[in-house]
Amino acid sequence: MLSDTSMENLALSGFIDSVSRLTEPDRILWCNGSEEEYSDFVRQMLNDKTLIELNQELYPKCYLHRSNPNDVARTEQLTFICTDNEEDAGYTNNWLHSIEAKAKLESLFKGSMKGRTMYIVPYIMGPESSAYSQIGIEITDSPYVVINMKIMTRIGKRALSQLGDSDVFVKGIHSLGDVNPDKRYICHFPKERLIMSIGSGYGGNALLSKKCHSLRLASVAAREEKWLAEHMLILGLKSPDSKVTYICAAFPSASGKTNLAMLKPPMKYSDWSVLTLGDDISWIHSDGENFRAINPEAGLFGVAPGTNAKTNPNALETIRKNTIFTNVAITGQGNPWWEDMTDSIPSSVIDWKGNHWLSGNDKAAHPNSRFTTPMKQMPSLSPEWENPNGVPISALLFGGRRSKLTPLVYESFNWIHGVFIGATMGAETTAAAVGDVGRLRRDPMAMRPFCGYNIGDYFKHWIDMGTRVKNPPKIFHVNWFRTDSNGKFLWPGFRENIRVLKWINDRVNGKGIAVKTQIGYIPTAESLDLEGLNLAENVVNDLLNVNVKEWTQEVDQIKEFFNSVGDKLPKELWNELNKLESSL
Ligand code: OXD
Ligand code: MN
Repeated sequence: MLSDTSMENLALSGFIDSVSRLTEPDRILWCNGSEEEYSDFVRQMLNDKTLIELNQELYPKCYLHRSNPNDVARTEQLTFICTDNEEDAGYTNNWLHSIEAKAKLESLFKGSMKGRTMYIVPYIMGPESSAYSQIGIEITDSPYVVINMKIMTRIGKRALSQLGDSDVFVKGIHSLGDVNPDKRYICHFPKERLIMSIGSGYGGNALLSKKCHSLRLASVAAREEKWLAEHMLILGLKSPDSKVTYICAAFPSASGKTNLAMLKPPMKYSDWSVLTLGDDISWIHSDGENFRAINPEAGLFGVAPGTNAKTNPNALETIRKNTIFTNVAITGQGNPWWEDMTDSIPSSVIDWKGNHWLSGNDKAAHPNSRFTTPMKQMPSLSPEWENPNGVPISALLFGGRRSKLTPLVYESFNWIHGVFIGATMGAETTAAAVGDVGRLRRDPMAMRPFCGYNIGDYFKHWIDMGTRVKNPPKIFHVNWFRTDSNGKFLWPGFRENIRVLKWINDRVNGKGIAVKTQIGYIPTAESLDLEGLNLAENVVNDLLNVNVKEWTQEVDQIKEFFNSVGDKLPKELWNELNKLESSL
């Protein structure tokens, strides 16, 4: 049944018709986004056991979903940018010719929804009625996707009314297929604003609004329209004088963006607060004076393991209601649980696969288990989070994930040098994507898996964006992940990261002492507030040190990376590398 609005929209009804002819569903259901509809989905999924009710007294309206064990993370090796020329996809993407990809995907989608219902999910990315927001239509045969989309985006009637009769919307086609890793494809067709994803129900592969729309396709549009679509959190840092400084920060997947975005300062800093606007994606536009960022999403799809009262008390509070947990363990009382969530191990734990768990065996919760929870129930929510004009950004942070080399924090010399720092970010891989964990790879701007076009062109676009704004944000690099020779973290991290934010805030406001080094401005030990941390002097030195030998090796590795990017690597970045090399 078509809704009135969509009947008038020929582009939309044409899209729906063509997908239903291809996939041959038994039924078609338009999602209106209401609470009743959500409850109906939940009831149906409880009945067919794709959802499990958690302890409703302690976790009202919270449910657990267990995914197919072969389908628990993003599959970068099966993710493609589909264009006519391979060069458009570039070094960091898998590429398929758009015509071949279309033919291949159409054969996989043929009849894939037989016996199933096809759900049509209209959604808005960005605050309703913001000039920066975008409409998408995701067609899916997965109820799990629908209920997650309801939390993660603004779905239903409001999206259709915002769309009106326009033909400008992102088209997403998703089917679980037979959840077969050999027939799993996540394909992006930027020219047609089209995403086709089959064979996976996992968040980043299946919630097409997230990585596929808001990063891969949006990054292509952003280049054409001169803005930035980034893998960045947005936070407001409120200082004791009530001034709020807005910061965007890019970290590789599963490296603490959610924790930083929701940071609850420790007692010593109770007169500071962090106000959350987003934990994963920023759309950044220039208003001429400043960059202004909005968060296109309306929910968090956070990594559960590692979330506890010490690392992220705000998240623990947020996920106490209306939350979908995926692949966590449950306790005998029916509470969600994961390693490190509590000081002691609860009794009778059932692991993420549904088996009785014995401590000492494999992990109880999958390392990439997740919670999907609405932004608006966060204790740290910023009152500006839905400002249609976004918030003005004073600092951009690039967060590498490196056990060696990069100091705790340093500031770039200028915009282009900042782009160089982002472009050369190194990261040890995590469980958010299938593959080895802990292997070092270049993850420029934390966008390696998400930039929808040639990374060389992307760097050039970043350089150009610096000239489009009167007050470009200052750029910093942070690294919470340095370890000593025994593999122990040197920096306490988590809530103590407020100390680093405070130094950044000082720098942005023309204060804060720093020394100029070969790699950028580094705080002096005195200018960072380290009081009460009891860090040994050699630890502080290690955290703030530039090791020339290690940096010289790094320069060689960056050269290799730049060569792999090829001709499109902007000469400005080669210049920065040469300057670094000679200063070392
Ligand atoms: C995510 C990711 O899920 O980056 O946010 O993988
Ligand atoms: Mn992410």
